[in-house]
Amino acid sequence: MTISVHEKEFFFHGYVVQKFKTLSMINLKRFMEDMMFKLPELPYDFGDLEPVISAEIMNLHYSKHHQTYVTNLNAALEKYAQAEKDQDLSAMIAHQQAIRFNGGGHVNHSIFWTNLAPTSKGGGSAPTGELSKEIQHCFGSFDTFVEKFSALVVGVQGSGWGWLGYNKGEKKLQLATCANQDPLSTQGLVPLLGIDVWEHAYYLQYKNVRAEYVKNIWKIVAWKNIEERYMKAKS
Ligand code: MN3
Repeated sequence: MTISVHEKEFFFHGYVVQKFKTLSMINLKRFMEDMMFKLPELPYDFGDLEPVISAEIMNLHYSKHHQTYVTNLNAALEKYAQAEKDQDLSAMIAHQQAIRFNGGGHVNHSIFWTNLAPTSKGGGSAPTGELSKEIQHCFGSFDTFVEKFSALVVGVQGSGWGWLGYNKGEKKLQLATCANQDPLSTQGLVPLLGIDVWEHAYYLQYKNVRAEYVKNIWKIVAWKNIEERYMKAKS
């Protein structure tokens, strides 16, 4: 996106900034960067989830795949803003698909990274407290929950996600699957724990055996993070 400094106003992500001549070029650059979505910091190193997820997968998944969703999301939002400025409704609708896909990819992966932790930092330790009770209440036992969730996520056709979500209306935990990068919010649920079953998440290590990847991922699930999400969703 090129912006002439001589323009009196410009439009960016739906924000109109008037009289931006008063902004120095440094501030303008900072403003534009603030408006863009960014790759969140990974809360551990690429190799920290080994042997469950290899450093090579983590590096590619985070630095290439997630980064691409972020880059394409920002590009789509920019195009959408321009179409909106031009009052071009057909173009606006056309850009919505890219926003949904790449925006969903950004939302989903941002949650996914925090849902995992190295075993040295609590990964794989069973849930405690209210979440633990609610899992027992909704699924019978923690083992039954893991069994049901695993079967559901292994069975996702093509690329997608499996989720443990919170249903605010019915005040209960719920399992769901989403195709492609659709975020769980499209099903009216608050995301708590997501498992990415796109092949890029496991193929280099597990080849076609998705079930083995799903079986192992429980060893690095950060239940503390999921408990925090649960308590927030409930409040
Ligand atoms: Mn992924």
